[in-house]
Amino acid sequence: MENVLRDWGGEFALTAYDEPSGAYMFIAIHSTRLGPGAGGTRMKTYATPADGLLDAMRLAEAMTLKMAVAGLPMGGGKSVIAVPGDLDPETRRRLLLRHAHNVHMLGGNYRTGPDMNTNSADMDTLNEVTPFAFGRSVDNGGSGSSAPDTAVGCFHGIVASVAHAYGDPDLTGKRVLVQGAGAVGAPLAEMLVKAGAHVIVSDVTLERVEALYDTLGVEVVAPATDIETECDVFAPCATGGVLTPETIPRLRCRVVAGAANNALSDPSDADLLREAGILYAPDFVINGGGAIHLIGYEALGWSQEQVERGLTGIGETLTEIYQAADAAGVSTETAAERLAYARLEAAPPKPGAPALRH
Ligand code: PPY
Repeated sequence: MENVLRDWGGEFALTAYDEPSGAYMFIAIHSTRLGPGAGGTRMKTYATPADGLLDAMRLAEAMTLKMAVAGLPMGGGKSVIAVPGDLDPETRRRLLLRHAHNVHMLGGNYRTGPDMNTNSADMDTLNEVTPFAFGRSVDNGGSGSSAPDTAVGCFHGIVASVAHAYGDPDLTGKRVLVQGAGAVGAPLAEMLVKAGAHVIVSDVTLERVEALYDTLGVEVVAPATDIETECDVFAPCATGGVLTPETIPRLRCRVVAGAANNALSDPSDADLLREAGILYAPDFVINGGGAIHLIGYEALGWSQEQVERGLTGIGETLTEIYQAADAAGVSTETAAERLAYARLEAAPPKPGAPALRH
């Protein structure tokens, strides 16, 4: 716990224990330099409560960088509800209401939204207690799921990455492996098929890949071997931490460009990818589409056209990052972090807030 807190340069993390369910609840606010800390609420089972807290803190830091490179007037935060296992609907609802109460106590300095295992209906539940939840259902005055726009942003990022790696943005015949056929992976696979790519899909849940096999005719590989499947683009769209010193040598792709948060087990993994000749699209850049959707529609009052412009911008930002990385001889992760911190440092510091650490 001490190590976790010492290694993190964020503002603070709140912790709570929910006695009836045995769940641990965390809200991490990494930075409010550019605006209220914003980021989704993740519900997940962890090996230990400390792992849940660490996840919230790391994900909050990624949100700070994501907002900065996307040019959104928000800081970085994230919540984790570390649940002991499957919850009955009543317990789940009660936990969400308690989380909403915690969020509300921060008075708008933290704003949440959907994340892994939470959805628009859950944001409607939070909204019974607090207005500080993005991504409510459309019927309830929200902008609905941000997952389809996350996929659109990721698609633009893949096109920009292929253009940089191959000198041509055309996806026709390119083999793209989408790891995870969930709310982001499934619409991404569809866009890739429409663009002429040869799409390969893996998912731990068989029904999900079967559905895509039936509707799109994608190739299916087992999750156990997806990472070593020969392809042009590997697109991790499931859990984080799939790129490690152990898995990177097994990759047989030219580009890694997917929507999963915290795809690298450590930022230094980006150097391993660079040394292996693999172009890496930094996750906090290529997966910014969800934030652009939620903040654009709900905080900035953007039109659909403005949101679409923001999503296209993800490809342009990646191209700039690739050029900057090549020019400076650094990893794309380092180049992207430099861009983010330049934007953060250009904003005036908040009185009393800790200095940015990177
Ligand atoms: C993410 O992009 O990972 C998010 O958590 C999206 C988000 C952005 C802003 C508020 C809530 C959720």
